[in-house]
Amino acid sequence: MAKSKFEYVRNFEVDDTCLRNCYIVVRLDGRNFHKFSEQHKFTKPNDNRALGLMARSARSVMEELEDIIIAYGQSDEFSFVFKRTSNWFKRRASKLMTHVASQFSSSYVFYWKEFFGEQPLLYPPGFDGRVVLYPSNRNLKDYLSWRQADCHINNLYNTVFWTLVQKGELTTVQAEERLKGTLAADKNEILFSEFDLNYNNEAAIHRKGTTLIWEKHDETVTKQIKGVNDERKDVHVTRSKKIVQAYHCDIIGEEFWQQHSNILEDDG
Ligand code: DGT
Ligand code: MG
Ligand code: MG
Ligand code: MG
Ligand code: MG
Repeated sequence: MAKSKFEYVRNFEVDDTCLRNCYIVVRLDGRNFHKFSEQHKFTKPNDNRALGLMARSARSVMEELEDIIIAYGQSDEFSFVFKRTSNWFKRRASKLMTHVASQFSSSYVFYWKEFFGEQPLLYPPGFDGRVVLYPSNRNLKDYLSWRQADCHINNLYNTVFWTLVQKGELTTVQAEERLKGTLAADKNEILFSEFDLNYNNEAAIHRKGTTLIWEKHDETVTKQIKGVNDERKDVHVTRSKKIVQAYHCDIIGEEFWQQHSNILEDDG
């Protein structure tokens, strides 16, 4: 078929193929969730409904898209890691990123009611996305460690801040003033000596965020088969199924990676 004279506009498209052998990370972040969380009355410092909805949406991304080996989320963000040998959409960054962002956003709206019940969604939320490539396992682990360290720093601050306000009856301005220049040890000490709270006993999901990985899971189903003389017989069939499993554990140390050594491929 003859090409139309308009065909040349295709050449304006730029190549955005992700470098081979690299892990492709897509990180999403809620747009203006400062306002979104206020308007939807998220509890402070952490809202378990909101965190549950984020994780549910991330699971949908893993189940519906190809080649995602691990995802990590906290606050209004989630990072998705594609396996380094993935050739999904010919590794085109814009395709991968927009599929992740749109699948996540539509899931966030789709599953809203499961987590927020009758509380209405007041307007359509949005998520920005970015793509980052990591060439080595060390780089990828350090990326995920960076996000989990961020979760820890913010959650420790927010936990002390809102404890000072909610239990210590400080104003938000006073609480901010009180925490200026304090180190992690000082914050732990405020919680412990003034409020009898051990930060390490706070919920793991808040301290460590949520890590999603694929795990094999044995599923036994009962099937009816026809035996001799057409009599029906129940048989149990066990099959192995891959499911998305959530963890709220440390992923900075080596232990997690040793226990789940199938997630990353060798650098070799
Ligand atoms: P952005 O990302 O530049 O469009 O702007 P924001 O406002 O989304 O800023 P970001 O992503 O740095 O911070 C996340 C906001 O979401 C932050 O204001 C706290 C809020 N947020 C996230 N999770 C929770 C939660 O569980 N409870 C409450 N109260 N707020 C939350
Ligand atoms: Mg931001
Ligand atoms: Mg945000
Ligand atoms: Mg954020
Ligand atoms: Mg199409």
